Amino acid sequence: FSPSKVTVLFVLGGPGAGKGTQCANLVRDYNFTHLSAGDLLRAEQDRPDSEFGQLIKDYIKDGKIVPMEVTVQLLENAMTDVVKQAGGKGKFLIDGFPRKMDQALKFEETVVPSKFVLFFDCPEEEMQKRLLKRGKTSGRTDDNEESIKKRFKVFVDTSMPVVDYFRKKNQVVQVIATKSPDEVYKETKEKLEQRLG
Ligand code: UP5
Ligand code: MG
Repeated sequence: FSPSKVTVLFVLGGPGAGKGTQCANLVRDYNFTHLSAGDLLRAEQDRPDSEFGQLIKDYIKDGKIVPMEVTVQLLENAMTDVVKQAGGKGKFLIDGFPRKMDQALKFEETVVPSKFVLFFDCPEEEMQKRLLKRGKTSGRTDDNEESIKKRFKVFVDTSMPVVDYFRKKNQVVQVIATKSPDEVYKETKEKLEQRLG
């Protein structure tokens, strides 16, 4: 894709930081297309003739990062569909990706460079509370204490380096994600509008 026609913002933050919740607000107000890498992987996992179903299932339960070829391909396919429909243009929130350096480099090299990263910063204690609460009804195989612990470790060890990489390039818009969803959204809008100009 050409960056003059296709805009990508990466949306990062720990498990339960509120990425999905805030993306839904941004879609409503700014006409973005929201693509959650986790949602795409879960859909692929449930597709009957997927060759990656079992692999994805195992990785997600353990909070491990699915080999990037699978995820990058799913994202690229989804983006292609949207861009085709929209006459060559697109404005995407890519949620929960890239969460490992190799994915970041691969995507920016082979798909399109991102404009910047929207980073939701939230303490583990708060994220754990949210995920355990959601786990009562979500049916997500990784919303339990054991998987959450693994997800947090992978986030710190593997995904924070991605945020730091973009921070060094001055491409991170950071929002404190501890407060209520409405308050977090207010800060998100302010910072986003500043950055988008
Ligand atoms: N909630 C939200 N905001 C709140 C607020 N301000 N105050 C109080 N409650 C708030 O929110 C989580 C919960 O908190 C909800 O119940 C919400 O109502 C409440 P949500 O908006 O869903 O947060 P989000 O950050 O999107 O949390 P999510 O659990 O989706 O984050 P993860 O990053 O862990 O999950 P994701 O789906 O992105 O990835 C899952 C797994 O897929 C990964 O662990 C990995 O195994 C795999 N994966 C890959 O392998 N590669 C990838 O590239 C991406 C994923
Ligand atoms: Mg999410």
